[in-house]
Amino acid sequence: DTYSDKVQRDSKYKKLDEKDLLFFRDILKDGNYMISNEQDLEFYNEDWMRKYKGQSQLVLKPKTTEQVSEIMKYCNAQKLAVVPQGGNTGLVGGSIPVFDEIILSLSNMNKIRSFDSVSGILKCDAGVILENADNFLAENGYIFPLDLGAKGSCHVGGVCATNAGGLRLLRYGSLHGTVLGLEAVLPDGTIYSSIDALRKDNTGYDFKQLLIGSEGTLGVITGVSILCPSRPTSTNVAFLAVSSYETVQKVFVGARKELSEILSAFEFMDGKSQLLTGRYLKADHPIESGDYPFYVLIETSGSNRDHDMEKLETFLANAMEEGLVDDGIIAQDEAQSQSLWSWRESIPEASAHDGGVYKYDVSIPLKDLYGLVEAAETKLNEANLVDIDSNDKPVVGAIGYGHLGDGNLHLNVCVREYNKNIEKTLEPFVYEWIQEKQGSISAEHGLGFQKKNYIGYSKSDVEIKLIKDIKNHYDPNGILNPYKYV
Ligand code: FAD
Ligand code: S2G
Ligand code: ZN
Repeated sequence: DTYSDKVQRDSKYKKLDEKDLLFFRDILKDGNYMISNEQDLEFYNEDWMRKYKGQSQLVLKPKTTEQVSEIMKYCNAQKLAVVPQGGNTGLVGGSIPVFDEIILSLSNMNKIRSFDSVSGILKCDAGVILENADNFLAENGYIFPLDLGAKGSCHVGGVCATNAGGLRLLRYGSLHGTVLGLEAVLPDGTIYSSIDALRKDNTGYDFKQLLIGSEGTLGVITGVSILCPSRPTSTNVAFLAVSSYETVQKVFVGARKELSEILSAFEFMDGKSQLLTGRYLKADHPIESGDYPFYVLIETSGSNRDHDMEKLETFLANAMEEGLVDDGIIAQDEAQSQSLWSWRESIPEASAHDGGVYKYDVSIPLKDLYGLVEAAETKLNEANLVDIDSNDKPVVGAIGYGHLGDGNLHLNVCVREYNKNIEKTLEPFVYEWIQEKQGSISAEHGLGFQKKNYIGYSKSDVEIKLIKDIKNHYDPNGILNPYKYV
């Protein structure tokens, strides 16, 4: 049981009763928008990693912003706790209830509202699945300025709520820059909207910025307006084998210098992550010449295939000449590009494949970044927990990969089962290590439930107080996503 040693249910929150169900049925007009039978609740009560499990008795699936407003007004008055839920792909336990909070799923609010093919401004419901939004944009020659491995399930509203980073932040920047406006329902039912905002609007505090990354604790995002770039017409992918982390950094410096404006992704992976991914994909590794300690995936995106390919080939030749790269391949077609990406994007599934995974999504100054993986591995070995090949050790191994271009490491400790001994070996050790390096304990996945008590390792008391003041101002009854965040 994940929670009992960490938090108790707060008695200030009302328990659901028949009167509440009648009220919600009346608002939603049709029972299809409510789920209360045990079996169907299962999906909504468990997180993607199967690490956290709530006991919500009710999922509400409104179709309009007005219905969300009615629901929030009622829950606020009745002190019923609510967890907003998007695609439920979050990785810090933020998207599922801790106890019996009502789940408010945005999955029925999934319409594209408008698209301006001159400015590239897309307005859509929060519950539009990221991949569907990007497919819609592709038909119009545009691209969603964010991509991540969960694109087939996560929502546009969900990525805003967590301020997701993903695979192309290096190129397209953060959602704090690309989101033009939001529509959201505040805890008291107030409907806030800046959905019609334009690219430049310097008229007062920018409230939407507070909602971006608020992880469902300040408001329920119901609509998003985002500025989308033209879709690159030529994309190239290279997969390189590198002999040390120091050299990975040199390859990164070279890529930025020589590929410059067409560089759209720079991902690194250690050899162990590729070993696990190979087992998971049941496939031979694209670099056939041997097992290397590190790999790098580089993507370029531009508008002139020959020009881009020539730049990439020159860069690769130079890097091999200088001994920075031991081996490497450049995808010759879209299928091979996808296949190379799958050796990076499948790592999360491969990590959890042997049972479960302790994830640490962190920002660390580049020179120290991989040191955390080595430190974790040492810590686990000292506790005699690790053996990547035998079956008698609970920890399969500590792997490291991530968005090097953003200074964002994903340390995944892959385990055969979740247990307190492993957790106590890793926490707060990992967070203390990061604090020492002036890093962030959460680069892109957010705080959720997993990191609620660790924010002090990355934020000052002043900052934490300001965050709490904002939360208490907009949600004085604390009904939105309680027990999490700060
Ligand atoms: P959920 O998981 O449903 O919710 C996440 C949080 O946001 C919760 O706190 C929830 O309460 C809140 N929330 C959701 N929707 C709303 C809303 N409409 N209004 C208010 N609050 C809301 N994340 C990255 O940043 N970068 C990556 O590269 C990345 N890769 C991933 C790869 C895989 C395979 C998986 C499974 C996850 C990955 N993630 C990554 C994590 C996850 O996909 C992101 O956090 C994503 O933004 C979650 O979106 P969601 O719609 O699934 O939200
Ligand atoms: C990624 C996804 C989840 C993980 O792959 O970039 O953000 O495994 C991660 O940490
Ligand atoms: Zn990531």
